[in-house]
Amino acid sequence: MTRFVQTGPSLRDPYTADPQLRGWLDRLLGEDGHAAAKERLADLSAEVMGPLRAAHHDAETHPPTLTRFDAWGNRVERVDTSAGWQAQRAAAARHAVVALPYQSDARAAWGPGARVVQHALLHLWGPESATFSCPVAMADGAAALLTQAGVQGAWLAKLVCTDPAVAVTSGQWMTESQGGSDIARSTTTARPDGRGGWLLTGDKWFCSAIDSAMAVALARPEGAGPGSRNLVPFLVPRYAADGRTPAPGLQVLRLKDKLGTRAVPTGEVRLDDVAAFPLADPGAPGLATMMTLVVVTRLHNAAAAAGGMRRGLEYALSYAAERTIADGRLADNPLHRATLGGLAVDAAGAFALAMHAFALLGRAEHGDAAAAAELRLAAPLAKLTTGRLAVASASEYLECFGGAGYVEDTGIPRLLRDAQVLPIWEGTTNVLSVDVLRALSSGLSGGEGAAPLLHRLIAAADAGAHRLPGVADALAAATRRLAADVATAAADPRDPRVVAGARELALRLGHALTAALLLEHAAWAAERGDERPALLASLWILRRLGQADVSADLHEHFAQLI
Ligand code: UCC
Repeated sequence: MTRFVQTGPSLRDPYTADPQLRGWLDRLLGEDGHAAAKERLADLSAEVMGPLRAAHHDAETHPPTLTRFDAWGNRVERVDTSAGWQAQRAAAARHAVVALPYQSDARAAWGPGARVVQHALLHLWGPESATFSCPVAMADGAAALLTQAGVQGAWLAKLVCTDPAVAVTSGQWMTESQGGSDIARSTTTARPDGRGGWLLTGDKWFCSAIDSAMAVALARPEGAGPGSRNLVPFLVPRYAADGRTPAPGLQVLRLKDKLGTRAVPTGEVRLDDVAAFPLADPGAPGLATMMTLVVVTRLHNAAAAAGGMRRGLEYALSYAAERTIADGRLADNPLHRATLGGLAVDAAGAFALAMHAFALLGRAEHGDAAAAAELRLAAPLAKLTTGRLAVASASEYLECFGGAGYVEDTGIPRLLRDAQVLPIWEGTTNVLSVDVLRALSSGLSGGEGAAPLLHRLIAAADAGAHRLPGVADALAAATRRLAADVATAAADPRDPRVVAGARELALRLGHALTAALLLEHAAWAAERGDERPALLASLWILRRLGQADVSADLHEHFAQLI
């Protein structure tokens, strides 16, 4: 008897096989700027295809462990991680996925565009990183915070180092069990040690990458008032001087048994007079300073969503090309093509949002006040919109594999488990939606938080009116409705009716921003004879803003969408 064995999915080179990534790099960096980044992108891509995929698999199949005591009862608090996790750590340093925007030669080569190149690196590497992208995100956030706070020195140098033997990552210790997202209820306190330093005491409930060498922890200095605004970020060295044993007073109580991101050691931490250094004036409200870090990690979250969606699509496409059904290849079946086409449009939308947010961050860090004002709203929109898209897409990717998508050792179920964290950590969709209300009503532009976004939507609809009239009309109509709803929300963001509608409004804003970004790119590409981005923009707008059934178009134009 001949036994049928299905060929599993394979991975094309993620850099060369991603026309959207390359097109956006050409536009945002200029062709010369993109050419200057090509070697590093190609190098990383080649590594992802080989050793990093193997390291990813190793880390996923050998989750971390915590040993609290040795055989004799000595407290050791040792977190062991796999060889794969260590390989990802080294690769992250070597490929400068944290360091790049802080390197003087990168800033000289690309200026604010160094953040664009960084996003391209994350897009290629993140999905096969065993979620080492998490400590990378927090290390980048910590580096941004230290840079902004003017805290130079050894810690910053190590966070942005490309030598794997020296580079470190950071944790982000905000969450406490009684408060969750509501960090105003934090009970961790900070008191002076009498020698110029500070001591932190309290329990932190969700501390990812607990093997990191440092963490940024929120604590309430003695005498500070209540509420979240009076919390202050502190740098906590995680280990004692030997670099191995926990810092005096620090205990890792247990590791979390999580639905996904299983390679990431996430712990509960107890601090009992642990030495720390303030990263903001301990005598003044410090939450706003902490948000520098949080904005960066939220952007990494969007990058993880977009990267994961593109990689899931790649695997589903590969499988459809191999799999035979009654009437031929799965990839030729009209209904499956429409399904994959819809996923391609969503992946393109998520990528556009994440890339836009990184581009704004780069400009804001280079002193561009208009970019900073736009980022205040774009950051939560990018995080919450891509998080929801990633979960919906991951569920479809599993379905594209039929029963094999539900079987652990295909590696496919992990896509859904790992996507589900994206709308949760760094703020849930609802928490981010309330942040959107805050940004609309008190943005950096003085109560005009939505102005930059609305201008962008109107300009994109106007510019598209000539080439894509029906599509541009749909965006213009959506913009008019949004402008009215935004004005209502900004007038009284605490009105229960406004709060109840915050999620719906935020998602509509996120979808409209994506539409504008895709249209802007389409106009640029059309001038160069590339109509593919216009097709993606049209289908996104008709589906997401016009609620149209575009299944037949998705099937017909399938080859141009992927
Ligand atoms: O989950 C975590 C670790 C996971 C691992 C990370 C991996 C990343 C991965 C990626 C790739 C794979 S860490 C914990 C996550 N937790 C959160 O993100 C917190 C969620 N909660 C929020 O975001 C809330 O919106 C709060 C806590 C930031 C604020 O809520 P409140 O307490 O209701 O805030 P208020 O009272 O409205 O604002 C308090 C102050 C105000 O300043 P003042 O009083 O001076 O006007 C606000 O203007 O905080 C200011 N503020 C902000 N400033 C509030 N939000 C912001 C903001 N977004 N930007 C600037």
